[in-house]
Amino acid sequence: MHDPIVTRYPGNPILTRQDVPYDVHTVHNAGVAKYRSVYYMLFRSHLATGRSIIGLAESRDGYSFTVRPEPFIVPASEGIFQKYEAFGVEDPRISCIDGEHYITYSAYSKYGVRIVLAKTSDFTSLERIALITEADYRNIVLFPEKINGRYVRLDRPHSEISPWAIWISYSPDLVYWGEAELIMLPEAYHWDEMKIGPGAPPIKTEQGWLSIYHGVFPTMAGAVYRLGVALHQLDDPSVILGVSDRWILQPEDAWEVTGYVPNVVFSCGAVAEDDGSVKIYWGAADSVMCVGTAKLNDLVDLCLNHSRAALP
Ligand code: BMA
Repeated sequence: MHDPIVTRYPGNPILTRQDVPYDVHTVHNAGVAKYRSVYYMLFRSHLATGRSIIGLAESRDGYSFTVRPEPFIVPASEGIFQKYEAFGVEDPRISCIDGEHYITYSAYSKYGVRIVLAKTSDFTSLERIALITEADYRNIVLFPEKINGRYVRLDRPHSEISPWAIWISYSPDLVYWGEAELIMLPEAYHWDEMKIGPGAPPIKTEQGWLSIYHGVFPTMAGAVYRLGVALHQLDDPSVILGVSDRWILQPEDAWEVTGYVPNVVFSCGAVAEDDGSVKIYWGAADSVMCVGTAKLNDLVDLCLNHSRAALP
């Protein structure tokens, strides 16, 4: 029996629908950023219609969050964003680049799923910038700094034709993206064999960019969502230095195993702390939010010394 790589916070779940001052049915898949000693959590909630909106919660310690009275992102009411957000906004990620907080989230409509790039400087107002993918894409995470003069992102096409794999692409301005390349595949008969997708925005370590991703395994009782880690080369993140052969987190607690969608742990955010630890946030069973801690060194070690091939 291995020691757990991720130590669950004993007070989990840290956020539930009961903590939200407006009517929602779930609280999950939150992006989290720490800015000037405050943790900002953008969390997804299902409405009674089954469509999703995004709320905002704040914390001083990363564990105890207070939800703002009003949602932070609801489907746009005008312009191009209204057309593509009509069925809801989902799974936000936050990347802080040059003092701005960039948010990428999934926009659903009858035309498919696309990704919106928005930004906020202070978590009070939101500026939508652009739709940065065609249909159908999900799970876009931005690297927190430019690399070789360009913005970089990981993404996952949402298609029945291409494998459900992780790609990388580049941009001069965050709006126009190109030079896409597939860099990581699911592995057959492995815990992530059905699909993989980037989770939290990559974290810079001395050995490389640490990426927390989700991997899905099909069972007779439905899909199981787990979390894994990969390490990308610092000056060329299209090069994967290693992918942990084992998962770092799987559904085990009662609220991870049972809920709106059973057997799901799904991360959109992690916060690296000054002491070498990282707080990993995950939605459990698409119902509640949880947090746990890991040592960045342990995660890097798993990638470098217990690796499977990135492109098996
Ligand atoms: C994925 C996404 C996530 C969700 C997960 C489990 O495809 O829709 O938002 O958490 O399924 O339902």
